[in-house]
Amino acid sequence: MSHITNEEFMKKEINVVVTGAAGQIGYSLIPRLIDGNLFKDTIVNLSLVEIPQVVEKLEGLAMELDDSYFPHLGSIDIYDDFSAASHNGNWFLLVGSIPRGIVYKGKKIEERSDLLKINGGIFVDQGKAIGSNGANEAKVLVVGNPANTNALIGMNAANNKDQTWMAMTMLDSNRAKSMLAKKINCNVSEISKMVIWGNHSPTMYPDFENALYKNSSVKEAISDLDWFSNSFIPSVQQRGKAVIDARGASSATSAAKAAIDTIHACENPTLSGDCFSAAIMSDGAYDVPEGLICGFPLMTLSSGKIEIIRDLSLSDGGKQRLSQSVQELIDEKSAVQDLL
Ligand code: NAX
Repeated sequence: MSHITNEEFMKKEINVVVTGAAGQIGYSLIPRLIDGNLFKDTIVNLSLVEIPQVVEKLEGLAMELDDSYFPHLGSIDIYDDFSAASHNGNWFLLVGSIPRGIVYKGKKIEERSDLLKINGGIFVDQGKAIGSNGANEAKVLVVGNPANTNALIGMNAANNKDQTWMAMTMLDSNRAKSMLAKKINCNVSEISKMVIWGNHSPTMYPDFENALYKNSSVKEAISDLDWFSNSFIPSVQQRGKAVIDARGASSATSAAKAAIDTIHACENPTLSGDCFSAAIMSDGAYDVPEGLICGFPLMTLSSGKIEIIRDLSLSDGGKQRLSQSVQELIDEKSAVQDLL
């Protein structure tokens, strides 16, 4: 490792708040926030948040971070109270949520509607705290599922137009790139412009129509429409389940890498002709109704502003898939209307 002088790495400071910090994604994510590759020449102050029953475990994680020799690590603060953790946060990584299948307040959570309501309630409080206490131009990435609707609830409660709320679809985009690269037999870095439209759920549309291989059409490079419809799309949509079946646990290191990739994409201008994937508030682009957090093609301008790329076109089949996913977002929004 090259020697870093104080003068070089003390130039900037950033406050990153992570919920679900003792979970499996957190364990893979948090070291990557402070390794100096993501936030270059920057001291990273961590606020790690957990529920009271688990918060003590974070002492162990903090010990490991201290023991890992990270010159970019600033302070580590541990909280079981999100509001206290939220002050002056520049980035909020909302990973924590109650998973399906666990017993919560005496009831086994099996229905998606119950999951929406329970997690939705958590995101009302977190949103309010971020809106009042977070830094003015804070960015928020919701990872905890159901990510789009959690982000919608949080953003609504935050009511702060200077902050940017997103739900993570980068993992889906990275999965799609990997499948396309394997099919073409190229390196993943040669696939670009990989858009995930809609909801982070099995209705998402991984868009092979606009994806590029070495800056020309993936669709032409593969030219097998059956493969796209019958293999590629369902495999991306169901990849989370496939990982659970194989690993006996849900995606963790790939989800953590996707969160890092999303932050990187937001912190650096997007290369011309490329885009990145995340779900963001719709303003009516691509006929998606306003007021939904929907997966779109995004770009980061040199000013740091994140914008929807508006000039992509979709086939009728693509539009139909997007509209099915949007309908699911509308239904989820109706299910949590009382929280909005
Ligand atoms: P784990 O169950 O390992 O960890 C979640 C942690 O969150 C637990 O330690 C729990 O105590 C904590 N937590 C729950 N409620 C909290 C609250 N109100 N405040 C602070 N902490 C809280 O799950 P993990 O595998 O880390 O996954 C976390 C979330 O990511 C899940 O909701 C999961 O569904 C979601 N995922 C989202 C992905 C995406 O692409 N958007 C992909 C991966 C992952 O499935």
